[in-house]
Amino acid sequence: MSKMNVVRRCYNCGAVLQDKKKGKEGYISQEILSEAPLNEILFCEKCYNEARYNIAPQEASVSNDFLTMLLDAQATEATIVYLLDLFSFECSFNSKLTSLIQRLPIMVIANKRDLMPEEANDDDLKEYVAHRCRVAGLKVVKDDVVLMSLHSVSDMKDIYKLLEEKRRRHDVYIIGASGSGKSFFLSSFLHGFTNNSLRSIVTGNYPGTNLRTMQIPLDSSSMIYDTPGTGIDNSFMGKADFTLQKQIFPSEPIRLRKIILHKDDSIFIGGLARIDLIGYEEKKHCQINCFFSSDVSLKKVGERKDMDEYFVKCLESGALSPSSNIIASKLTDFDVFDIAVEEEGSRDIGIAGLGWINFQGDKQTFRIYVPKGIGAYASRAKVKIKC
Ligand SMILES: Nc1nc2c(ncn2[C@@H]2O[C@H](COP(=O)(O)OP(=O)(O)OP(=O)(O)O)[C@@H](O)[C@H]2O)c(=O)[nH]1
Ligand SMILES: [Mg+2]
Repeated sequence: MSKMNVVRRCYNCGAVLQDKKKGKEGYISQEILSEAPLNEILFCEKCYNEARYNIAPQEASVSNDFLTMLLDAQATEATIVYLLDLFSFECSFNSKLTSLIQRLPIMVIANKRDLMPEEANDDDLKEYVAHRCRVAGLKVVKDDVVLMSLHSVSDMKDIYKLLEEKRRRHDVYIIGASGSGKSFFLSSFLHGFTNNSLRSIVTGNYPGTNLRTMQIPLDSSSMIYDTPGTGIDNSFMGKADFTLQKQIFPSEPIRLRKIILHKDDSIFIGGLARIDLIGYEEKKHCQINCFFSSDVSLKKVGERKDMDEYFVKCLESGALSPSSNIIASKLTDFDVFDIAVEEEGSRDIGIAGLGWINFQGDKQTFRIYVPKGIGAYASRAKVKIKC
């Protein structure tokens, strides 16, 4: 009887894999091609090299003009008010930006506290934020972090006092990702503020750049700058249109949803992302605490051989809500990351601008599907849930 061989193809571009002609379509080294088990996903060398950048979480982008402005802040020993969005947290960090403000006095405002689930605890949130800032190279301790809900802020007296102490009559730059709440912060801050200097408020380009800033005199020699938001192109909020933004951005505190997973089960997060538990001890189960806007449907799918086809079928039929044809309509529109959990204790896996899951670390391996260019990350828990 004739034998049929499986033809192995690149998972990303679909080219037939070959190990003979380096530099030509579908090339992969002979070692990998011959040794990889049949069920292992393979990439041709070209796609692998391109995709490697996606293995690390995508970093938010920052323009050269913005970095030029921060060089000024550095030279004048200005104070930085760093607005971080607790919901869309990871898009606030960019390594070039943080290296420029490393030595400056920093006040960290962790905003949108009102959207955190009722299980959230202020001390844990502050510690989480401070820890992530330290990972980014900033000297921030828990007590430097101020939690805020700018929608409901009424009294800024304490912030004002703290900032006056920190800035020692130097300039202040309010920075942060687009939509993190900088302008809200500034208007609350200025509420009740009297301009005693003889200078007036100026809106215009920051000197030597194309950055639109608002410059408000704090005294006769110093200013506070409201700066344009840094890029959120690594986040759902940066890619979604207005309708989708309204669905994925919570309008009230996020409600915890619990899902139990066994090995090879999946969660479809709307039609926007997917999390598979691909490695876990047989017969054990794992409680997944999900934190997404209530308009984002979570569909648990038990183990099935045709999981990919099923996901695509659900995407195409519009059964998953919300979804977006512009962001992702077929499997190759997604980046795929495997996260092998080595730590114990309460852990998170998050998707920038969409939400996060929490679980007890127990040597699981998760496979995460996110639309290309969107950051995914693994970290300690933002909100610790006891299972
Ligand atoms: N739920 C909630 N929403 C907030 C809070 N602060 C700001 N927002 C919302 O976040 C959005 C952006 O706020 P802005 O103050 O304009 O943000 P920004 O950082 O100045 O944005 P850019 O100027 O675009 O960089 C607005 O729709 C606000 O309503 C908050 O504490 N809680
Ligand atoms: Mg603004």
